[in-house]
Amino acid sequence: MTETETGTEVLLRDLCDMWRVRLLEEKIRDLRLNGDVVGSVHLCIGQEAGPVGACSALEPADALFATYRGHGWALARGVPAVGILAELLGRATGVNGGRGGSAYFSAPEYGFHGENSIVGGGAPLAVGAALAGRFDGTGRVALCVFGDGAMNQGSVHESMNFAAAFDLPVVFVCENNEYSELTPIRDMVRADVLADRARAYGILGERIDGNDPAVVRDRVGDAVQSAREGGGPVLLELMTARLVGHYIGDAEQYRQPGELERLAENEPIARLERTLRSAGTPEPEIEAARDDAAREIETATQEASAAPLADAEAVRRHVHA
Ligand SMILES: Cc1ncc(C[n+]2csc(CCOP(=O)(O)OP(=O)(O)O)c2C)c(N)n1
Repeated sequence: MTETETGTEVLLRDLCDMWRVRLLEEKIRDLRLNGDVVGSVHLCIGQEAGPVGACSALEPADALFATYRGHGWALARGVPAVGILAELLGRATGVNGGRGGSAYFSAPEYGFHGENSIVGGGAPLAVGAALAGRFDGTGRVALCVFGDGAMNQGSVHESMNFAAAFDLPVVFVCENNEYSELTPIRDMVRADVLADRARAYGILGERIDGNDPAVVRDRVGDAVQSAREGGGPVLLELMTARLVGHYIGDAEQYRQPGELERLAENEPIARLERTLRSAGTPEPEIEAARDDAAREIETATQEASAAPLADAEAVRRHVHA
C-alpha cells in the first residue's frame, strides 16, 4: 500500500490480486484435469484473502514458507504466474526448471522459500531463517503458513517454543479451513480457538477473519512490525474455508448438506465485491479487477505452454546425495 492510494484503490488491488489467485487456481485445475499437469494438486480456492493480505504486509527481504496449498502464496509473494505455470507443466522455464511441480516448488529470489509437503515441516525452516537473519543483519522476518491440522504436529510446537524462547522474528500463520485432509478439526481438537495455544508459549495469539484481505494485512502487518522490532513471534489463526476438495479428485463426502453454499456466502471475492458495490464503486472498476487478472493468467498460460519440456537429465541437477 502506498501513501497516495485511497482506501478504495487498495481494496480494488486486493480484489484484483485475489482474482489472480482464483483464476490461476482454476487454470491449474483445468490443466490437471486434462492431463497437462500431472501429480497431486492442492488448490486454495476460497482462501485467497490470506495470501493476498499477508504478503502485502511483507518486505522484499522477508522469507515466506508455505505448504503444498501454496500456489496462491507464491503468486501473492510476487512469483510470476508464468514461472509457476511452467513449473507445474514440467517446463524447462519453470521456477525450478520443471523439477519441483505443484507440491515442491520454490523461488527464493522472490522471498518464497518453498512449499513444504511435509505437514508442519515449514515451521522449523522458518525458525532457522529468522535465526539466520539475526546473524546476517538482514532483519528479515520469517512468515510461516500451515493448516489447522499442522497445529498438532510436534515440529510446529517445537518451532513456536524455540522462536518464543529466543524472541525470533517469526509470524506463524495458521490457515484454519476446519479440515485436515478429510478430517474436521473439531473431531481432533477439544479446544475451539487454536490461537489460544499461543499463551502456553508466552507469545501473542489471535484468531482473525481470514476471508478479509484488509483485516489480514492489518493484523499480519502488526505482527511483522512487532517481530521486526524484537517483540518475538506471534501466532495468527486465519478463519477461512476451502471451497474445493483437499486435492483434485477428493469426493468431499465429509461435507454436510448445504455446507458449500453456506461457505460461498462468506467467500472473500464475492464478499469484497459486495463491499465495494455498497460503497458506490462503479461497476466497470470492479469488473476491471477481474479482467486484468484474467488477461495476465491467460497470457502466462500461453507462454508457459509454449515453453520446452524439461530435459529428463535435468532431474539430477542440484541433487547432492
Ligand atoms: C508429516 C506428514 N503427515 C501426513 C501427511 C499427509 N497429509 C497431507 S495433507 C494432510 C492434512 C493437513 O491438513 P492441514 O494442516 O489442516 O492443511 P490443509 O490441507 O487444510 O491446508 C495430511 C495429513 C503429510 N503430508 N505430512
